[in-house]
Amino acid sequence: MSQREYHIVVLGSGGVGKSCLTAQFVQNVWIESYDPTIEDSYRKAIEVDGRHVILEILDTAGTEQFTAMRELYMKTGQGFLLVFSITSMSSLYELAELREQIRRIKEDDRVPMVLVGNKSDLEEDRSVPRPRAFKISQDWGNVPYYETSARRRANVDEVFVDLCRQIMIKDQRRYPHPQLKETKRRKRKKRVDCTIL
Ligand SMILES: Nc1nc2c(ncn2[C@@H]2O[C@H](COP(=O)(O)OP(=O)(O)OP(=O)(O)O)[C@@H](O)[C@H]2O)c(=O)[nH]1
Ligand SMILES: [Mg+2]
Repeated sequence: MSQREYHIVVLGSGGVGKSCLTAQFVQNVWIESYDPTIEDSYRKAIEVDGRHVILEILDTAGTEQFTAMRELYMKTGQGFLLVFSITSMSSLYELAELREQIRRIKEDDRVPMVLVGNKSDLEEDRSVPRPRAFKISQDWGNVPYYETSARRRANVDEVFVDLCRQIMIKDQRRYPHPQLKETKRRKRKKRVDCTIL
């Protein structure tokens, strides 16, 4: 079977750490400086549950002036990392609108998504209590919630792999693996045989 390519979009307010998370995941590097993104894309090959996949990752702009491209990447994206900073309550609240927009554009209530509270190393500056963010993730239909630190590279791989797994499950439902299809067919045939007997 050909190698699958999945489109992931990293979304959230300006300065929450989208580019740093992406850079840690793709290149294993930590970026201390802040350089607001317009739009960057990366490719990374990974193996998840024995399957080789290529992730095409779109790192988006948090700043309002660049939001014109949003609708387009929401259409092409198959999975979304919704990132806020645990040091900013407004960055969490701003994700609600993005999530609504994704659901509306994709006309799907169960789009693969992960809620990410970044900057977990700044515990002393925390203004989003963990239960508050967790409750929101539950209200969004049990969206997985992770706290990450791009600085310490904590939970970085986990959020991308979780999202990839969600996309894979959806993809398998749409295009079942040939072997699985075969098994189903055989099972069906057996049942027919039984009826004849
Ligand atoms: N302490 C700490 N700082 C972080 C972390 N992640 C990012 N930062 C810092 O936060 C600033 C902004 O990070 P970026 O990754 O550029 O933020 P962004 O979300 O991509 O911002 P935009 O591109 O403007 O949307 C940088 O100075 C980073 O060094 C983290 O996990 N911990
Ligand atoms: Mg950025």
